[in-house]
Amino acid sequence: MKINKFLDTLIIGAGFAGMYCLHKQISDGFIAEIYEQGGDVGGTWYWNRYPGARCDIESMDYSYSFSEELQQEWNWKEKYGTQPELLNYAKHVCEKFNLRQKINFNKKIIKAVFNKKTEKWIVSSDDNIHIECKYFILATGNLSTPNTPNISGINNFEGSIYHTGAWPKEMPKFEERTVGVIGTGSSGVQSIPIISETAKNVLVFQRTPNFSLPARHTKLPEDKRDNYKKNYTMYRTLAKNSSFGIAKYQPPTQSAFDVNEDERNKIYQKAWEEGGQAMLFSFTDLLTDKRANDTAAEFVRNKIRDIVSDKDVADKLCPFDHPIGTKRLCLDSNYFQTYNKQNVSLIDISKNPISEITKNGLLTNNTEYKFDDLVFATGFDAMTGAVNAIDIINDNEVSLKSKWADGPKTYLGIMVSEFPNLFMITGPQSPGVKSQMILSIEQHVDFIHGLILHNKNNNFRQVYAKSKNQDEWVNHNNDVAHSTLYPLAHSWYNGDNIIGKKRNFMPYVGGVANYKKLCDEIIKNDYEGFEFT
Ligand code: N01
Repeated sequence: MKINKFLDTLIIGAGFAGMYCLHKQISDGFIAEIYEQGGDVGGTWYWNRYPGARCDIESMDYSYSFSEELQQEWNWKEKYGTQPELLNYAKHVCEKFNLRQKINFNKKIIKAVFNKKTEKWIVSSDDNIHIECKYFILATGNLSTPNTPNISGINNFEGSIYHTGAWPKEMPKFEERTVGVIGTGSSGVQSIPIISETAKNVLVFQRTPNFSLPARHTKLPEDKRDNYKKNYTMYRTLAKNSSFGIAKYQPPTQSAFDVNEDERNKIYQKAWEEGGQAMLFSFTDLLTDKRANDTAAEFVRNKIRDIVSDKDVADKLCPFDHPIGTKRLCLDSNYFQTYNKQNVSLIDISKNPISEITKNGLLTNNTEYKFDDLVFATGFDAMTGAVNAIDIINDNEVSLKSKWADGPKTYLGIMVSEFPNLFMITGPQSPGVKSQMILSIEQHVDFIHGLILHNKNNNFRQVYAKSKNQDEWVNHNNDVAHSTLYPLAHSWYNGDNIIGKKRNFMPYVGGVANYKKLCDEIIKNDYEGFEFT
């Protein structure tokens, strides 16, 4: 095989993880490059261009902290960053740190094999470029492999089909058109109100209702932004010491039953008015005690009943199948209000699932629905999808995919035993998706970079996770998850949304502060659990 390029480090993905990782690597003199299947930087924010796409974490938090100059010079305009604003931010970072010339765009990596003799990875793209590298880093994202359900007849549909997670660059026009939307997770909840502003009619096909809280989105007032900037050190420190990685969400101190019902509802009401995820941080036991959780869930269901004028529709929109917060909470701008509009219909497909897509719409068990365009807001093969899409083979000719057949197993969500010099940024069993992502990304990249420097400075050739420590970490991850209500939900956290995927609770829910403390201890103990050869 002809090798086209020799690198110290190959990183897949030019989202926030890949870019920061590349910056660290080249700053320390490594010959490093990114391979990215998209046409520009941005990752999630490159692909998710659907109407209404914006972050569910406030911009002043959801941003890099590694460069004081960057965090002072960038002026967020909105409380929650819109997709275009986040994409511009990613491009700004790319230019500021001179990353672009080290990024290979429109390149899809499909295979990586560890060569026993050279102790290097040979990484191959779908257009037959082969790159040899010592360190191979997956910055492939957790929600980057769109899931389009395999419904028969899909090719017969005569209108346009869109997926929220792979939205076209040019915004489709829905004027005078009836649009069918399948899916009511975060992507559906954000896009349905905006699509309904221009479409003639919107038919929403809902299999399971979701909890959604008001985002209370606004323009970001300049004085608030300036105050945050002045005190960034304090806010970033508070964030690092919290469970979710957001300064204002500090651990609650009282149980839902330490107060009476009136008081409890006042606290929920305050959080509802504040917007965002505040409600989940009201009491210590909302995610561990079903009775406590029920009090918050019922509060939100009552809000839905108040907002939606048609009682039948309101009932269909009220979730009962999972404790609130055990699926990623949606944040919305007028989602439930949208069902009061004449041009929006909710179709409950929980009992009559979609049986076929036809040329003019779709069929459920008992009815035909007609529409001009179809939007899949059906989510992602989360956390493992993008990793398993690459055929990664170790020196014993074992594939990572086969190792993960019963679910992912990692040490800290960073390395997999028997796969030397292969790293994941915010991989399964890390707090990544259960935190402010960029904070976790920075912490992971710093940790991985430390491992690589340790390997290099000591003239080691390989670093890998020890199986014993990996097993212990996987068990710990499960123990923590099962001490909460999370496993009760049918969710992408558990892999439930992908047919045939083995059920495993994948994120680490012990909190970012605890996780970082653990990682720091591991470093202090000479990278305990890692083997260097
Ligand atoms: O995907 P989802 P998403 N027939 O998996 C339905 C992040 N995100 O793209 O619940 C009918 O949550 C499915 O129904 P059910 C965020 O972390 C963040 O919305 O399986 N319906 C569900 O309603 C989020 O959690 C932001 O019964 C089918 C929906 O499709 C994650 O991405 C914005 C179906 C999928 O919901 C994923 O969100 C957007 C079928 N065959 C996303 N298959 C922000 O930052 C699936 N569904 C704000």
